[in-house]
Amino acid sequence: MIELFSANTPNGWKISIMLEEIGYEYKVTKVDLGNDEQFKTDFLKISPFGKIPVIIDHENNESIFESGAILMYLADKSGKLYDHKDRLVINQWLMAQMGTVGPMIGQHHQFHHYNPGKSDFGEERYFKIAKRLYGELDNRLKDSKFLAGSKYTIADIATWPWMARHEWHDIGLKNYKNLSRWYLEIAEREAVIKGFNFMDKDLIIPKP
Ligand SMILES: N[C@@H](CCC(=O)N[C@@H](CS)C(=O)NCC(=O)O)C(=O)O
Repeated sequence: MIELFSANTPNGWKISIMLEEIGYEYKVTKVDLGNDEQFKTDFLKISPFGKIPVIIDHENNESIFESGAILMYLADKSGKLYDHKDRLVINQWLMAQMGTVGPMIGQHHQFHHYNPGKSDFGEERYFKIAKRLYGELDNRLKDSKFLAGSKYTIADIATWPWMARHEWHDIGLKNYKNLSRWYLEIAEREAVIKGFNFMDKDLIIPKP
């Protein structure tokens, strides 16, 4: 059994969606970020940077932090969504999410959504970067059905939850035809619907 330490955020959704996709039984342990539970001594033992998500695989007692590493672990364990022959391209789009899409859009959330009016520089900088990312993802998805090619993979599972916050971005997802097509196709998957509202049953995936 997998124990998922998580919260209701894009990085959290990545792993609940993956667990639903591979059909694993899992138990969710909520980490209350607003109350700094991520900095408790016991949690820091399995998450050295005090971040969710983390999993413990109770079959072998392995604990894993960092969502990209967790996705790779679960994909390897289940033999799903990370085809060996496509790994070079999957890794690139997965790492692009981990190193660019998530951190940059995360900053856009901080300045534009959570703290508007606190820093013009921060708001403008990350709005511009997030908008550019929409265009770059749209461009990729013009020629490619999914991020890493013709198949849905862990690269899509890592990236989609960030776009599921598009209402916070004020960029206008519907104006990005290819990105919207990709977003909607993934939004219809049963595993994505279940994984998205793993902590809040009333949460509905926002339309573009
Ligand atoms: N690179 C990490 C980022 C994880 C991350 O930033 N998690 C956020 C929630 S989305 C968090 O735990 N924040 C708590 C904090 O920074 O105090 C991953 O992908 O797992």
